[in-house]
Amino acid sequence: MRDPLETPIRMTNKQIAAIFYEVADLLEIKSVTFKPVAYRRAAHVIETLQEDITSINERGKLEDIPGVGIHIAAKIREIIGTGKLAYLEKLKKEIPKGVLELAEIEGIGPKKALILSRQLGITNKEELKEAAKAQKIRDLPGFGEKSEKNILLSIQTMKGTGRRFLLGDILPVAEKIKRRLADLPQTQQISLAGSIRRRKETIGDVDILAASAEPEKIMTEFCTLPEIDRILGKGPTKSSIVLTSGVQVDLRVVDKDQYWTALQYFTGSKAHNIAMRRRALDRNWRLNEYGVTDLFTGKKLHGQTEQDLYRMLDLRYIEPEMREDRGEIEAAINGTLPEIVPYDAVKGDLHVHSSWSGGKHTIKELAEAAKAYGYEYIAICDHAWNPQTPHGLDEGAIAKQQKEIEQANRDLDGIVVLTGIECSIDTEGNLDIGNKLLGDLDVVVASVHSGLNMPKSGMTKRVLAALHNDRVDILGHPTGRIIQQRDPVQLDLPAVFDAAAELGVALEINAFPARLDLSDTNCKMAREHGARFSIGSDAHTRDNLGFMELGIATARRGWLEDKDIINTLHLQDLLMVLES
Ligand code: DGT
Ligand code: CA
Ligand code: CA
Ligand code: ZN
Repeated sequence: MRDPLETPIRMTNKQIAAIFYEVADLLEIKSVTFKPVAYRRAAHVIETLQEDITSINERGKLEDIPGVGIHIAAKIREIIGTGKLAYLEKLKKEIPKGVLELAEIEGIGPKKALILSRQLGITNKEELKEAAKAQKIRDLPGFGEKSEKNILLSIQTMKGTGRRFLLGDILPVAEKIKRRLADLPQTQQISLAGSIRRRKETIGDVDILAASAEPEKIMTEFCTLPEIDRILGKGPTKSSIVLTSGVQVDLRVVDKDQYWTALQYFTGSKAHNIAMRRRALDRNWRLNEYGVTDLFTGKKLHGQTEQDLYRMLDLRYIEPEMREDRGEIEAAINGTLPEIVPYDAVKGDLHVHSSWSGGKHTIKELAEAAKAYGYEYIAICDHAWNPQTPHGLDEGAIAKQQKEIEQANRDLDGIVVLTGIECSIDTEGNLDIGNKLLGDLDVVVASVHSGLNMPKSGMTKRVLAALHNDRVDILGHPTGRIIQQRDPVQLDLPAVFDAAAELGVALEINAFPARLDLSDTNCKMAREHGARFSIGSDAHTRDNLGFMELGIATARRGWLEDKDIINTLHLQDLLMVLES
């Protein structure tokens, strides 16, 4: 218990807004009309205020805030004075425990959750499952046999315990399943949704959304896919399966006229959706997967695409990769949303290993594959030799490889092979190849490969020293992390990003599925420091060149534009950047 004489904790605008949002949610559960909208609007205004609300209160100007009337002003004063709101505490007591948890289950929502709790005393998922199995739910008001089945399906198909999969491992399978379902004549529209559509680096489960007037055929096809291990649940409009790889795939089928809002909803992220929903509520609209409803007239607003929805909310269209509530909505309002790099903007791969240092394919084979991707150039960056990298190239081998690349360029049309190397940065920050030879190569990638446990100051010094070497063009996989296997090295990232920006060294986005290094959030931060980037597949085989897509996805999630990325440049412009 806090001493009542103690001065109360100074509440932030965000904390006060959070209290009002909670009040709104609880009122909604109680089916109170209009009040939730008022509380949400006030919460939203408070959250976005420039000035500290306690100082506004000290000036006696709370009522001047739009959306804040006498009643809400009194509540704000109470919160500022006591750190809490009695009204909220009272609401919490009225709503039984577990209702919020039930409301989260797909297809239930706050109203049904309250009925389940009041009438059957259900407070958790397990009790709900038992009740559904015992057919106790179908007779409740507002329920029925169909919704009882749906509830059971929702519980059975809830995502398992937290195992996540690499985007690069799952995306090709997911695309394949999508294409197969898209080929059915019953499928009117189809898209990946959820985290896989946002191209998050790891995926909890795969979400697919389709529009159809005849969902049965699509469900049957889905539940008989060759990749299936087991079916978790099969319903008329939603089914969940587990593939032999262990990943769960959810398919939902909706009516054509709900597809636009359903796609937006099921793409997420949840945090982005909550912000979108609030923005709709500011206009007195309810936004959910079923559509947009005007709360005063009860009428549905019409639209066809996600673009329509963003336009309705006076926002520029936000690409799925940016929907993480990391400031994209604010940027879409104030016109600072970046024009993120399109998937077809990359003109070449700047990090490819050949059979010269442990890769599978010859330079010529790689170049031909790169040409098939539509690239203008490809840089062969095999490992340099050092005692830890015995398969790497020494100076003699590099000279021989240069000859082979010259020959390849004479033999090949429509693609240029650049000479390059991936050097290791030793613990002192030195490279394993002399500067004279590095000067002959088009692309020099420098990477930390060993001594990964150095303390932050030493590691930062080491990397900064490499950046200061004017032969270095690209800092390879800058943090060394391996997703789910190895933490990033200890590095003063702002210092590294500033130095890279100043010295004109590009930061690599290594597109290898388990690396994706720099990560999305680090890209965003580095861009704010003015750094430039290079996306490289780190391919060790011809097929690995396809990883580029994952690197571009990471760049897009990091808000990068074409101009931030050196390998969106045509060859001549790229060579100028590399030479400077
Ligand atoms: P994951 O599967 O963990 O990698 O992440 P997501 O984002 O795919 O999440 P998932 O599969 O649970 O749900 C798919 C989308 O459905 C999610 O991105 C947003 C939407 N969604 C799910 N639950 C809620 C919710 O409670 N509220 C809102 N607003 N949206 C939700
Ligand atoms: Ca998912
Ligand atoms: Ca899911
Ligand atoms: Zn490397």
